[in-house]
Amino acid sequence: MKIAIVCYPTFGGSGVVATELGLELARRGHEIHFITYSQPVRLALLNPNIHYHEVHVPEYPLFHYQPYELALSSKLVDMVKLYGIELLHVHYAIPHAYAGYMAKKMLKEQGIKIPMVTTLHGTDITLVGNHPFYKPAVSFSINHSDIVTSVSQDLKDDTYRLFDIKREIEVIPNFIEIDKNRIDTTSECHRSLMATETQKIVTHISNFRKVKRIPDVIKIFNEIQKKMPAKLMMVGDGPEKAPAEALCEELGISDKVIFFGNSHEISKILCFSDLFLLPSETESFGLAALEAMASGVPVISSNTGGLPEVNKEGVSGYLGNVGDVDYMAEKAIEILSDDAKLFEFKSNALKVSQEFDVQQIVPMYEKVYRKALKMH
Ligand code: GMT
Repeated sequence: MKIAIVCYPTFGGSGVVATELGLELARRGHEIHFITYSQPVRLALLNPNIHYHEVHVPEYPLFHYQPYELALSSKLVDMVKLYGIELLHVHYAIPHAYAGYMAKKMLKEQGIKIPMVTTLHGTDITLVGNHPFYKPAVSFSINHSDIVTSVSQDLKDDTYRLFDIKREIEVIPNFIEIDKNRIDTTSECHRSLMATETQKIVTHISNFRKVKRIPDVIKIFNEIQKKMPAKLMMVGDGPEKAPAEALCEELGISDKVIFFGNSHEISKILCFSDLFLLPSETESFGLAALEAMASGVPVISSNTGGLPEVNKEGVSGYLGNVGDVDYMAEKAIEILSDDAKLFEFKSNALKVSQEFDVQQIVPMYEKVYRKALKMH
């Protein structure tokens, strides 16, 4: 199949999922066209089945806001015609599903019928898309997609609850390439560079937005380090990073916390991590938690959104109520202070992550594509 993938090319989970999906589809012989405003961060390898088309938005001083949706829909029309693309797969409703719909309409006028699959990722539904300014456009785009998928059952339920949706939504969970994620622990995992033999390594990875509850991450770690030698790895960047550094100073733990910024070496950081913290306010899925689990790292998370579908209570980690720092700290200390228990949770985390193996999940998308093509 010749498939156009539209996504955000940044470090966010939706862009990562879309890119990894495109890479796997290309390995399976499909011709993939990424259409976005810059090269997706995880798209390092270009090969004959992978194309990247940049959406350029010319700056025009008259426009207070430059019209990205217009540029994107025009680019979609041009690329579909030039490469004979058969299907659009848009990730994130705003503005991608909206622009995709416009492209479909323009192509139809020219006698070309093309189906559109929309994948909902979370913030497009629960945070941004739910804003009254966007709600009508988001409902419209979802209702006018040929097939809609959501990354968890919880996000599907939220979408029906928050929007006036008159159609079926299929759940296709996010996935992980287990082997790629695992680092050879003997040669490539440089734990000694980060901590001493006795220190436990706790990690958090995110885009440092309010929704991630970064102060809770620091407070949980603060309790851990009172009970045992420990280090905290904070990976990622965003508006909550500077306040987080200030909080570490205030608590007197700055020497135990490393702020990495955005990293392309997530698996190298996860390979020496003992525990992953994700106490988010809401999380449609929690791809970062799954990436940690696939590296054999147990997860302490909140029990919100789709997280219980990924992190299994008492098996791959523990889940507490949003903001319940004491419970999450207690469970973190329980796992970290008993080596046998930590070993068990680490191997359980890896086992649970295998349920989300790329080889099981990507065929679900292929099935959806075949169904969408049959509709036209
Ligand atoms: O919250 C983020 O980290 C970014 C956000 C995004 O829109 O890319 O992630 C959302 O999509 C990811 C991939 O499907 C999910 O794993 C995240 O849970 C989801 N974030 C939220 O729901 C807050």
